[in-house]
Amino acid sequence: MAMTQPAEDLAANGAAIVRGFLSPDAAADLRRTAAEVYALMGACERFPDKRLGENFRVWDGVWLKALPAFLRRTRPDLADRYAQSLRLVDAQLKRALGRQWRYFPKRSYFRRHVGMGKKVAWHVDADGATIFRVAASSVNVWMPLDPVGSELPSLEIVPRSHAVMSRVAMLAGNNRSRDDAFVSTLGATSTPQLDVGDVLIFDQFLLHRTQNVGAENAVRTACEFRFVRPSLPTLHALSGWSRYKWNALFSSDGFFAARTKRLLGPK
Ligand SMILES: O=C(O)CCC(=O)C(=O)O
Ligand SMILES: [Fe+2]
Repeated sequence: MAMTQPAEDLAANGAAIVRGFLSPDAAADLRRTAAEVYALMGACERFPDKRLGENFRVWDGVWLKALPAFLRRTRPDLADRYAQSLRLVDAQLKRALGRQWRYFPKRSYFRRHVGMGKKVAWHVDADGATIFRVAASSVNVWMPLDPVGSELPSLEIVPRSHAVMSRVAMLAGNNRSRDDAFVSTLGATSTPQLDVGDVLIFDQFLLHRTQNVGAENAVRTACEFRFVRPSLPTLHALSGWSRYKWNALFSSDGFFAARTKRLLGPK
């Protein structure tokens, strides 16, 4: 059974904080694993997967879709530990929001900020990561691997902005960020303080940016685990489609009935 509070917060505010989403031990394991992944990838000269290498070089991101295969080849022990952490995250997310949510590795990453050089401006993930094309409902299970909100940057969010933003036209150009003037029309912002093990789960239409704090040499690593939920219209369409096919084949005036009639009936 799902916990009701996170789902309610997510629907009402576009965001939910779940404290202790991972236990201190489990969170520490994931933190260590991520640190080893960064060390391994930092020392790697040629990546077998092009996109894994590109994301890493361009923005210090680790593309989680390609990570398991890369680890399997280079560090099977780390592959096992990463898989174990992921199983826990998946189980906890299903506990928090329900069993219909599916992990979506194609749009999931580790992200490491050094200083504020690569801080991310106001945006919704539906624009930046173009998730709206692949799923009607998508959330980011954002898990910092360092305590954030005072010395290290958390995310600054605009609670409830998801309602408006889901009806605003998406951005398609190179710049997918929104300016301060636009954001200020949508209400006050808030910045969750999170410990290691806590998560901020937020809707793909919620406005957010990197909190504007942090010393120049400060390092903050976070996980962006994205989960999607098959949309009701899609399931509905699918069931409509399968009923149509079923009828076309098996009903009394369908394909097989007509064939049987042809075979058995009078010439
Ligand atoms: O890590 C950050 O500061 C920004 C992350 C972000 O925009 C996201 O996870 O969707
Ligand atoms: Fe984002």
